Amino acid sequence: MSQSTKALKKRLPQLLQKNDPTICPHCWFEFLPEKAFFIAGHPELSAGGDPVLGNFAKLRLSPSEVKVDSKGVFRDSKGYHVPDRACPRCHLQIPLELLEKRPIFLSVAGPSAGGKTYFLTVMLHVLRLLLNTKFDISFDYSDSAELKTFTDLEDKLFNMGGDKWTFLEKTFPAGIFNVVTLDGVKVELPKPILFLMKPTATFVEDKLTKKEMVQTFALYDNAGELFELGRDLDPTFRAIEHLGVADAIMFVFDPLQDEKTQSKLIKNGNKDPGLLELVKENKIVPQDKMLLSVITNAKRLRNLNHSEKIEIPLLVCVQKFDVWKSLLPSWAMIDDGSIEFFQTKGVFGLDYPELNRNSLLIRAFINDISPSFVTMAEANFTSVRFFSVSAFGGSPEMSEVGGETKLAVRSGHLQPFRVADPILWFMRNLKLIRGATKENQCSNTAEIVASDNEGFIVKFPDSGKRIKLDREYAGLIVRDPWNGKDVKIPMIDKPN
Ligand SMILES: Nc1nc2c(ncn2[C@@H]2O[C@H](COP(=O)(O)OP(=O)(O)OP(=O)(O)O)[C@@H](O)[C@H]2O)c(=O)[nH]1
Ligand SMILES: [Mg+2]
Ligand SMILES: [Zn+2]
Repeated sequence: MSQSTKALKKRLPQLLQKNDPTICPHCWFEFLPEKAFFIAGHPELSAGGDPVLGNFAKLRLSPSEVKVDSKGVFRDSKGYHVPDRACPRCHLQIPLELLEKRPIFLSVAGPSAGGKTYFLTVMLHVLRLLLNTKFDISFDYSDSAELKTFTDLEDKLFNMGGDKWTFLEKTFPAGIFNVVTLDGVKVELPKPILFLMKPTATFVEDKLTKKEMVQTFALYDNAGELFELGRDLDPTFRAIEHLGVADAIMFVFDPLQDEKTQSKLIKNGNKDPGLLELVKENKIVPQDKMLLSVITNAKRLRNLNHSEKIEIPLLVCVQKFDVWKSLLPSWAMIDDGSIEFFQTKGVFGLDYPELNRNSLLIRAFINDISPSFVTMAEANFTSVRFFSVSAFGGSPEMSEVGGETKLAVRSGHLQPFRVADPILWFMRNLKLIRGATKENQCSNTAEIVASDNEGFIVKFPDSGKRIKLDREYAGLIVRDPWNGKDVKIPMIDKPN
């Protein structure tokens, strides 16, 4: 194994190299890239459709049915070029780059009307811009059959022109799925959003080569109803089975669906029309129960027992910050970004220690709403981070769109707040983007009460409160979430 391959294996432990199996983003079947099927080129071959995809689909061909010509081009039995590939199990098309390396999977969960679809659409839009301008990385939609479904959402929010009022539809539980026949049974599979990340021409990084930086991502957005606890698990409806392969789960938490928070905001005179709608509909969702459903499904799909942790990060994205920010204590206010320019090196980096610090403040806010949500999150995932995000940066308005009165925003006028933080934190965690830390001084030090392989329990000096932190917090200066005082977390070496 070469030095650089070794380095990559160490730096990206969950990612696989070429010739290692890849995973289908549609049905999560694991297979060797050479086993990928081809999509027939000559129309006559597809006259009878495809046995898995139905009568109107192009026939899929196994590798043994395809020949390579003298120029190395794959051809079907009628001599037509067959450049497109498909999964050997579900026969759905797979972009070529997914055959190079297993994608990184991201699941998005949370209550209906919690802001998942808006968050995801705006996050991806902002992320692409930030990676391009600050990290010299391009992050583009992969060429797939599902592409248009998602670019349409982005266009509505950002490219309608003329300051038009616009809105995104609710995601329906029985929404748009791919239907395929597996083992003689019709099965519904969710449509992934596929992205290809690769360095641009100006990318400079000493540790990783450009090739190693090429990576695909598969993300899934479902209707909130599918995460309700106790839903019937129909084995032919595989809408949320991505939870079984997810490399991180984003839980979009909506504080506006908590009864106490609703009353506090109304008492403070908050007039967000979305909040008023939720109050009018009496929409209150215990989000700890929803998290329990996510955990139960993720463990079931991974064959984990109830006491084992899911070894991925849980990214709790607390949405609609524009509405609930007034409930944070004044010392807990959060500025608008964590990407810093480092003059000495002349590069941008993600100030992930700042995200870790902010996470503790947002954790305290969620802990007030639902202590059981926090306990459950920390008991079931190896790392948990809390992020304050807002897709809009301000309230939507009730407006006339296409003859209907809808909660709407003006296309191109959104002012997103920290929407990309969760995925940037995750990318830094995988060493896909540069991290950076600022020098800080603090004389107030927390006491380490206990430690284990995962992390340590610290006691804050003034408030006397205890908290369990993972090892990324060692040596950081954080703010005691109970009183706002700066406190240094000691360095820690081995578990005792
Ligand atoms: N104030 C505010 N409202 C938001 C924000 N993002 C979304 N909303 C509102 O939240 C509501 C629900 O947003 P969606 O993104 O459709 O919610 P969802 O979680 O995808 O819901 P389902 O598709 O039903 O699961 C919409 O009416 C939006 O107007 C935000 O950043 N701030
Ligand atoms: Mg939705
Ligand atoms: Zn498949």
